[in-house]
Amino acid sequence: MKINNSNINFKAYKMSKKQARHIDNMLRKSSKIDIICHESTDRDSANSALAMADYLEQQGKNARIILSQDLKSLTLRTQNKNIIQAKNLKDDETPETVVCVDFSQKNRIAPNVYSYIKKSSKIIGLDHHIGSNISSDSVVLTQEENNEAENKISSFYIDTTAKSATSIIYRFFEAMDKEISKDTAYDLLFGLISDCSKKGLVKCDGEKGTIKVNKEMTQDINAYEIYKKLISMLSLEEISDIAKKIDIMSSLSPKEKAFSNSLYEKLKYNADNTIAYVEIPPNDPTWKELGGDNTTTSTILNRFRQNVLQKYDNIKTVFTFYEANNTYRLSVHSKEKNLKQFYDCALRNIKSNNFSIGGHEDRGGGKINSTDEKTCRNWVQNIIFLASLS
Ligand SMILES: [Mn+2]
Repeated sequence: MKINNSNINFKAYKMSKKQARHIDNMLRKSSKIDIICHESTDRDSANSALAMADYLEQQGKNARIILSQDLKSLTLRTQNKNIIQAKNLKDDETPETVVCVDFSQKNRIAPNVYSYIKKSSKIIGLDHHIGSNISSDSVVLTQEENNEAENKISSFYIDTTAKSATSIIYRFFEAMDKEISKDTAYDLLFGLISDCSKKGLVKCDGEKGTIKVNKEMTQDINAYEIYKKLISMLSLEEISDIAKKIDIMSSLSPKEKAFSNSLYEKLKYNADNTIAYVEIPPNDPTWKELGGDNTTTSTILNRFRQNVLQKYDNIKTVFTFYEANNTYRLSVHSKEKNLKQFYDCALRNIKSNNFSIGGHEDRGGGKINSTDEKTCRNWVQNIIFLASLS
């Protein structure tokens, strides 16, 4: 395939050897390492954890994965790891070294996990989201800053130009000259395709077992280079296995399908019809029946937001609101890729410890610690109002 280089406005960030060694030295000095995934753990976070756990186990380390998601729904390559649910983390436990994968904001994890992380003096992070408040001295690479952070070294490494956390793990292994096994290639690709599919950069066809990459993806050197390398390491069978797992939409149950279709009837709009949103109120019986927030329902909502943006020219931003883990959440997709402005505006205007928001320029999430119907309804109105301003 020919790659058009004309639209590339940033270079592919490779992790510097100095940076990778800094993290690796910390890991080598540790014997017990907790790899922590964000709340509502997705396949990018879980597969990042899996790849790191393999890497550490090969060095004789005791690695444990802490996540919060129905393990079965993540359909990982293997569950043959020391995995615990975040809610089962004991208050009296003290970590030695923690590795945060796919998050750098404390609002992306449950309060008990945050307290646990803060008990460690060795906090490592590998992330691709905007903003961080878990570690004060993170290295943050962004497109705008022209990779100025390249010479800074930190145990918390964030590259917001990376399309997945597994891409950053790949860059870490690459900088360490570590040979990537077939199993790890599978895990890293699974995470990359999962996040790219959420952005509409790839289309997976479960029936045909194919992964199709769009133009934007081929123009993103960073993502595309990693994608091609990982694909080349796997068999057609393994690739089609990933395609099948990602293509949740083609294997929905009748109830899930009906729910997915019903979302279009529930669409509401802001005053100038540039923002569309769907409110699934707290305690919604259908949402509960489908298992609440899980890999399938979040894929349904994600695909719905992408479809609405594609279908209506006038709609620039799409929100979905729903209950998850005793909080009320929003997930958002934006065509204009300027959500940072909105996150900042919302954080300035909604001054509450119970509120948090963040993510990427083109998609993100937020939550309030309430499932009270009236509070949630008011919050939705407030969010839509603030999004209209920014
Ligand atoms: Mn991710």
